[in-house]
Amino acid sequence: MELFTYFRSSAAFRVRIALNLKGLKAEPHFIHLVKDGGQQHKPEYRKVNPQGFVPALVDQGHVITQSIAIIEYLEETHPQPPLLPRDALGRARVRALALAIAADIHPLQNTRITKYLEQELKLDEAARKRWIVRWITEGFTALEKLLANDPATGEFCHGDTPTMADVLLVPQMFSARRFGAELEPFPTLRRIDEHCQLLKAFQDAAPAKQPDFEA
Ligand SMILES: N[C@@H](CCC(=O)N[C@@H](CS)C(=O)NCC(=O)O)C(=O)O
Repeated sequence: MELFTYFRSSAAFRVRIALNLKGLKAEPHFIHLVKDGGQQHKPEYRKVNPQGFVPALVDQGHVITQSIAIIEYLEETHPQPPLLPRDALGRARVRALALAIAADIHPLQNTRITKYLEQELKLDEAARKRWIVRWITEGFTALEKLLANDPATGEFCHGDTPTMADVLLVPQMFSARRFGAELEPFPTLRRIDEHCQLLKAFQDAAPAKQPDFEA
């Protein structure tokens, strides 16, 4: 397998965690989202992913885009250890938690969005940061309630083994810290994030551990 990735991309971070949890390796291809005006916009990369996003996974010559689709693909092709619960209700809960991040929080902080805020709407850095933190905080407020008030939450988001929900949560916590969001009001999110950080699969997927890392 091959993975188009960027150390700071939280969507690529998700896939790196999922690969590690399943003990899989993918040869990395680094796409710098800032250098050269963003290598994701280059025609060579648009041939891989016309959306111009990382991650993209290549398996047996087929390109798979969208981190959730990639993780579900890995789950179906390499079921052990499972990242989705066995029962339908559990799977629905884990997918809902994951999508609360992937669909409702993360897209608003994406590079193309913040570039538009800067270049078209002329928002300065402080205003752009306010925008990002605003949506992370709103999303995390709901996520904290969903997790804190449900007995299905265990050491991880769902029970006592990592699932796709944790795979999504940890990179979003990383981004939240990077953008300076206040995390004190989210004790359950912090507790689960800390618990995930004990696992090598999560540690090794971290931006600072990637060969393309830049301080
Ligand atoms: N929904 C996509 C989102 C992917 C995505 O937003 N990737 C970001 C990095 S985290 C990206 O490549 N951004 C490039 C840009 O905005 O120009 C997924 O989950 O894979």
